[in-house]
Amino acid sequence: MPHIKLSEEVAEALERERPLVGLESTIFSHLGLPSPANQEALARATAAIRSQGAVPAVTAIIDGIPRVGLEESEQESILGPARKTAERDIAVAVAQRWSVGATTVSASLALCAEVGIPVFATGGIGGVHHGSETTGDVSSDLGAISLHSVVTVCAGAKAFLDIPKTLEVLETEAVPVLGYQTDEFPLFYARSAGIPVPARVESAGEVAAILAERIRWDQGGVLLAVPVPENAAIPEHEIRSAIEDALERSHGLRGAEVTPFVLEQIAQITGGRSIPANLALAENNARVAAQVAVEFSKLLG
Ligand code: PSU
Ligand code: MN
Repeated sequence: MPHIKLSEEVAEALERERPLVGLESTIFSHLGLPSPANQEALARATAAIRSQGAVPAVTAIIDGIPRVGLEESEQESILGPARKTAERDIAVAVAQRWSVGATTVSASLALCAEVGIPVFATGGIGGVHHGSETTGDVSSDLGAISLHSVVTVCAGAKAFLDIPKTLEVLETEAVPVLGYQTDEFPLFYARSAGIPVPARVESAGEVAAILAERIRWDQGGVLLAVPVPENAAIPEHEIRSAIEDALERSHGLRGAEVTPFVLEQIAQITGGRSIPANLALAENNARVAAQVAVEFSKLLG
């Protein structure tokens, strides 16, 4: 794979067919979480993956080179300022030699699929924004989840999106959406939002079997939604009103400015509780993803 640089550990794990879990880098950069929470999130997510016997593979673009797996000494480079890199940006980032491109879900899935990593963990996926009828703002994450044969483990979509519309687009894109031990699609910071999930699964083994079936049919990816752990969750009514207020304050902002601003406002309104919730769910998703990767490698073995 000459166009992608693998870390030593990831190269060896791929060679030996050990379970691997991909991670994006946008959430760990200043675009996703404030410092030092971003560093803690990365440390906890990678430790959770290792605790299940799997190998973490952080994706990024560094000095114009697509990377899957970063050496310990390189991890710091994604924690600072970075350019947001979606799937369509990979080619631009390489040709223009961007110094640090922080991969979003879509770019990360493209890299995982290219090297053969079947499971990927994130916090929340991108989706359909409120007002998309006029702005057309629908994340390329949805198309990437549909296209690449990888399981994406998330705690829902970015909290301030139009969740019912996001689920409609996933249906249109023929993506199986699975609730992990839940009947509802979780609301990122809250465990439920009263929106039924199309299918419920109870175990990592079931998810692995569904991925195997998708691959057999050459049908692309799977979305697994895992509710935020109970002890870090924010009650639904509270987070809904925080999101409403934050969106109100963001009027006039467009495009890339919106997410960091709204997340910062949500943190303020919740008295900082949205940050530990975000860390807990990222860690939990990484752990469940690793369990799926372990089960999937048993199916292959
Ligand atoms: N969810 C969050 N914060 C984020 C993201 C998701 O709570 O920063 C990032 C992820 O990397 C996701 C990306 O893939 O935002 C989607 O961006 P867009 O909506 O511009 O496609
Ligand atoms: Mn967008």
